[in-house]
Order: sequence, then structure tokens, then C-alpha cells
Amino acid sequence: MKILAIYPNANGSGRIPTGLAIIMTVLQNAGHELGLFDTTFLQESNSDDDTRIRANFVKGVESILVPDSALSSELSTCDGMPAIMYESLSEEEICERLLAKLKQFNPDVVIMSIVEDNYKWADSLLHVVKTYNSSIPVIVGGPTPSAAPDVLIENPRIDFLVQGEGEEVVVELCDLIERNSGAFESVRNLWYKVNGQACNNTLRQFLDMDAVPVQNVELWDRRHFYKPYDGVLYWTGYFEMSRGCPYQCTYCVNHTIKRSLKASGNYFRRKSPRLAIEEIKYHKDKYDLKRIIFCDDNFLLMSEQKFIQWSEEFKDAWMTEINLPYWIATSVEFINPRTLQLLVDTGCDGIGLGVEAGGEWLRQNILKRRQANKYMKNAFDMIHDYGIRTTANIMMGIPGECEEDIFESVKLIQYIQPKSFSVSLVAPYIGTEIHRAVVKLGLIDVLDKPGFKGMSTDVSFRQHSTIRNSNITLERLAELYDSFSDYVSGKLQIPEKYRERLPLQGDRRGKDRNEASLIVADTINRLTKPE
Ligand code: B12
Ligand code: SF4
Repeated sequence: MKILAIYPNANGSGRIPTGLAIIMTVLQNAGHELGLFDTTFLQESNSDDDTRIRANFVKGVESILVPDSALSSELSTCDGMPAIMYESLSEEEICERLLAKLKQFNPDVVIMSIVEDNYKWADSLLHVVKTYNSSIPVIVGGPTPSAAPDVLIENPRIDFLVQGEGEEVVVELCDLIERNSGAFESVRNLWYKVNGQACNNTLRQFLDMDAVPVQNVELWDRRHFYKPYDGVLYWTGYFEMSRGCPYQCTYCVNHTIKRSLKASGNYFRRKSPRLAIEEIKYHKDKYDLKRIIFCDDNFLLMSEQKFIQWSEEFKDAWMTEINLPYWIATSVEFINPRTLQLLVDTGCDGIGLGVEAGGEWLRQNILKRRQANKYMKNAFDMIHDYGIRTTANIMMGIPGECEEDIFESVKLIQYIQPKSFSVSLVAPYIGTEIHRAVVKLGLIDVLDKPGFKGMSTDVSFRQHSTIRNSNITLERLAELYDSFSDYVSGKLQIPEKYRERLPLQGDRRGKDRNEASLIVADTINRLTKPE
């Protein structure tokens, strides 16, 4: 069959989405002909990076490490992603391009990967598909369909929805569609419609990660390989080593998905280092990669026992076959001399860690992240002792937050001194506890349209705060977002009244919280109580 994959990227961030790339690969391996319509570079710029550059969270590009120098002169002076990479089409023009692609490729099936930030844009593109030919089956998957399948399946433009991992499901489903069989009840993890009524099947076991095939990224635009990092533009490849995370952060969709797929077994899985490295080696040789980014939620997540065995295998294979600098995300609990020695020995040059909020009360009671500030400081110091660059990720716009909390975050950054930091806004994604709490408390406006029921009207992670907060106006929050790095650098003075307390003492503040904060914490507590 001819299958058209649509990547409805709404913010222009370059990087091949691993999930959709794998789904396309399994379909190709099953004998289907794949086409791709990717909106990433049709837009004006990478609006996510633009915001981060404006707020001084990332620095401009000072040098380049890419195999071809065609773009050198422009690249050497650019900030984030070079503007010349973008075609700056309007939404109407992009829709016209999609229509032209549909006419030229004439697909039997359309597939799409959805995150909540791009869902409205995805829906507009599906409108083009269904106007072109309403009988083309549309299959969706990805984080938002997995977190709220009951909501998305009501979208009249969606025919099939895959909950969770799609590798096996999509192949079984496309086989049925090709054979014109309606036996959809046999496909586990599938949501579909019978006479307009939503139906869903039982769940399958999580996939053995060694069964995930080597990604075929031939159809993807090469511009996805450009990635600025610490002032250098690298030619970068993206891979996964593991899936899953044990934590239960209230704002995280991964934790929501894990909970809804409880019947599927052990969510956390790891690839054999040898197989993972075979895939990376294949891509390194084929595309002349200069740097690797791992998209695992928590790269180091494993017991000490497991680590000893895994690290030996990883180290040997990595140094012999890859030997490139790489970046990981992990959490402070897994930072110790043993893990750091491995990272240094194998060329890891950057670690991203979720710090989230300086105020311990807020972090523990609203976000359900339990690490103390002192513990964070030790972890960052240790990483710096090993010469590895750190990025601390902070969040603002947390329900119940007040201005003082934001200055606690500024002070925490000053205290732990990461090599860089990035601030994002809490997006109340459907399915998360934060979403349920803010809906309950009337702190967001929600949509009522079929396919969107209960979703925030304007979810955003970087552009603006979605959640209202009686402790702080949205205007003040935006102001503090833009000036956060100036407070950290000392260019702006932290207001006197917030200065004296060290972030270390944050825990005590629970006693002083105002009613608005306590109500949010109470609502979250009720929602997170084990059933
Ligand atoms: C790497 C990454 C990125 C990359 C790649 C984006 C992408 N679409 O994959 C970049 C940097 C570009 C990115 C950008 C953004 N990201 Co991001 N990202 C991640 C991260 C850390 C890993 C994703 C990954 O590769 N996982 C591994 C793959 C194998 O898993 P997967 O993508 O879920 O795919 C599997 C299934 O979902 C399913 N599936 C996926 N697509 C499809 C399609 C079909 C047809 C089928 C059948 C199945 C299917 O099968 C796949 C294989 O099993 C996740 C966190 C996470 N762990 O998921 C956040 C995450 C996906 N990102 C998120 C967000 C918010 C964003 C941004 C909106 C942020 C921003 N403002 O810039 C943008 C959106 C860009 C876009 N248009 O997609 C959120 C989404 C939350 C939500 N509810 O919508 C997540 C979940 C992080 C979080 N916890 O909040 N991101
Ligand atoms: S640690 Fe990260 S991936 Fe894990 S639940 Fe928290 S936010 Fe989600």
C-alpha cells in the first residue's frame, strides 16, 4: 500500500522524530511504499529556539561542525537554527503543498504522530486530507493519542488511533486495511470506530526493545541533522537506548501513559548495547554524524548491579564503533563517581537534568519531585568535577506558584551553577494530574469540540503560560520569564525581600504558603493518592 506519513511540526524545531521514523521504518520493512509530508522547514523559523534565544537561555552559533559547507557563511553568524533553512510559507500555502503531495502520491492510508502542542495544526492538515478524499483511512499515534485516546478518537478526521507503542499495531492494522478486512477487534492497543461509535481493544505486552528495527531516515530532510549545541552547529543523530521512567511527576505525559498501560508489563526497558550501537554505527557511517543525542527519558536509570554489566558492554562497543561526543538526560539520583567515570571515558559532554523549581515545597507538593536542593547541588558539583557540561531545566507557571518561588529558582540556579539552563512553562497536557487539577480549579479554559474535549484552549510550553494563577499575573510571569537569565547573572537584582533566604531552606516555607497554593497542593494530593 501507499502510506503517507505527516509530521505536523507546528514550531519548526529540527530533529527527526524518532517515534514516527520508527513507525515509517516498520511499515517499509513490511513492504509498504512510504511518502512523507513534513511541515518543519516550511515554516518561518524554529519558534521554540527563537524564544529561548530571546530569553538568553541558549547562545548563538560561533562555529560549525557539519560535513558539507554549503551553508557555511550564513551558518557562521546564525543564532539557533539558521533562518535560511526555512521557507516561510503561510498556513494556507502549507495546506496547498499538502494537497499537491496528496494528488501526486495518492496514498491509500495516512499516518500521523501527534503531541498536544501540534494537535490543532495536525487537525487542519487532516482537514485537507479528508477534503481531498474522505475515505482515506487516517491512523494517529504518539504522546497525546496515547495519553487521551478516548478524547482523540472522537475527532471525525481520525479513523484509527494507536495507544502506546505503535510498531506491531500499525503493521497488523495496515495489513487488515490492505486485505479489506474489518477484523479490527483482533488488533490490541487499537481504538477505532464502528458506526461512528468508539471501540477499543485489550492491551498487548510492551515490546522487547531489541525488536525495534534500525531507523530508516532516507525520506527525511537532511536539515533535521543540524543542531546547535553550546555555540557549535553539529551534524547530529538522535537515538534511543531505553524507554520508560520510574517517576510520577504530575506534569508528565509519560507517567500518564505508563499508568494507562499498566497491563502491558514492565514499562522500563533497555536495548542491548551491541544492537543500539549497531544502529548508531550504521547512521554514523551513512550520514557522517559528528555528534549523538540520546532521547531516553533517563539514560542512566538502572540498578548498580545492572550498571556494572551494562557499562562494560557499552564502553567497549561505543569506543570501538562510535567514539563521538554525546548528550544524555538523566536524573540526579543516578549521578555518582561510577556513572560519571563511564560517561567521561566514553565522550559524554553534556547532561540535561530536571531541576524544575527552586522552592522545595512547590517541587515536592505540586510537581511530586522529591529531590532536595542540597542533593541537586552535590550532583551538579560532581558532574562539573568530571568536566561534563550541565543543563538545568527549570519550569515556571506552576499552579500555586508565587513570585517568591520564581526567585527561589533563580537562587537555586545561582547556587548549583549549571553550565547552562533552560526555562519552560508548565503546559497542562491532557491526561496529567496537573491538567486534572487546573481543570477542577477552573485555572484553564478548555475546548468542547469532539476530539478536543477537556483540552486546554491554548496549550503552550514556551510561548506563554496557559495556567491562570491568583498569586501572580500572566503579564508578570511573562516579564519574569524574559528577565530570568538577567536575575541569574546578577544584571538585575533579586528584590530585597526575597534575597535573604538560601534555596537550601526552601522546605520550611510550606508553613507560610497562602491559601491558593494550599488548595492546589490539596487537589494534587487527592488526585495522586493510589487508588
Ligand atoms: C525527542 C523529543 C522531542 C524531539 C522530537 C519530537 C518528536 N515528535 O518526537 C524534539 C526536540 C523535536 C521535540 C519537540 C517537541 N516536543 Co518533545 N519530546 C521528545 C522526547 C524527549 C522523546 C521522544 C521520543 O523520541 N521518544 C521515543 C519514541 C520511540 O517514542 P514515541 O515518540 O512516543 O513514539 C512511539 C509511540 O508514541 C508511537 N507513535 C508515535 N508516533 C506515532 C504515529 C503513528 C501513526 C503510530 C501508529 C504510532 C506512533 O509509536 C512509537 C514507537 O513505539 C519526549 C519524551 C518522551 N519520552 O516521549 C518529548 C515529548 C514528546 N515532547 C513534548 C513536547 C511538548 C514537545 C514540543 C511541543 C516542545 C516545544 N514547545 O518545542 C515540541 C513539539 C515538536 C513536534 N512537532 O513534535 C512532550 C509532549 C507532551 C504532549 N502531551 O503533547 C513530550 C512527551 C515531553 C513531555 N514529557 O512533556 N521533542
Ligand atoms: S522524570 Fe521526566 S520522564 Fe520521568 S515522570 Fe518526571 S518528567 Fe516524566
